[in-house]
Amino acid sequence: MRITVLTGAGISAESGLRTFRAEDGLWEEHRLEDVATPEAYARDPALVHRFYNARRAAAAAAQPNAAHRALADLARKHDVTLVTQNVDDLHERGGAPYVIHMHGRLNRALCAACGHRWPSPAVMDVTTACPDCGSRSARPDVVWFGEMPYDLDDITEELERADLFAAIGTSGNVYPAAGFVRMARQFRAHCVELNLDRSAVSSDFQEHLTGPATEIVPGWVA
Ligand code: BJW
Repeated sequence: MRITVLTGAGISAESGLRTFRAEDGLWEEHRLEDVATPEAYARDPALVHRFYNARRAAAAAAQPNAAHRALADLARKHDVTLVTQNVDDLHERGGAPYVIHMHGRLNRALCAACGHRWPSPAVMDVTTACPDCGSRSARPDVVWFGEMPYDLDDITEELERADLFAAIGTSGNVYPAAGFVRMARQFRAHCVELNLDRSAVSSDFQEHLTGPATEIVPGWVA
């Protein structure tokens, strides 16, 4: 059986990382237009760097939880493609052998001038230079609104082949990820949603498991 799993911020919530759209979420404190668009970075790169420096520090201090570890077990035993929208590395630190980071990674830097990618320093600012071309155009290697998510061809291929599609801890508000369930259904996968609450695309799933990820994911995997 081929399984494709999509995860979102909810899977890292119990590791202490804030989600985006909760009442105490990141978008309550920051306007997404100010920190998560290419226009915001062009307008005020120092503010964008401060936002991601704090997120990078929080992610480095966080530990993988039982849900990350359960998915890693599943991936070691079965034919699983793990796709995450998360920019933290908790799946990898929880033991997952391979992870597609469709919205990029906090621990990578991207040169806005030449496209070179390299491991990010813990703190970046407007003076951080690209080791390849020397330009002071280093940005976090994350996918902002209006930018193309990574590895979409590979993800589509996996959705075509999947017998089972699971979405864990994602609100279904951001496309194209929110549309994966419809694609998987079209390709005849059984689709299950694991979430604390209903998402914007809940009605597209055939099965729902409701509760905190650290409880329902290990139970689902077992
Ligand atoms: C728990 C829990 C617990 C909590 N246990 N659960 C239609 C089609 C295509 C595109 C668009 C479209 N309409 C609009 C667009 C454009 C836009 C978009 O989607 N806008 C919407 C606002 C409508 N999309 C884009 O711009 C994307 N690019 C693009 O579309 O390119 C062109 C294209 C077209 C067609 C096909 C292909 C491409 C890029 C989107 C980039 C998003 N970037 C961000 C920031 C990344 C860097 C960073 O981390 O800062 O990604 S925004 C933010 O949202 C982040 C997340 O990955 C993403 C999703 O959030 P997520 O993970 O769902 O978190 P929350 O907070 O929303 O939800 C948490 C969930 O967890 C909730 O459901 C809780 O209940 C649950 N939960 N605790 C279990 N303990």
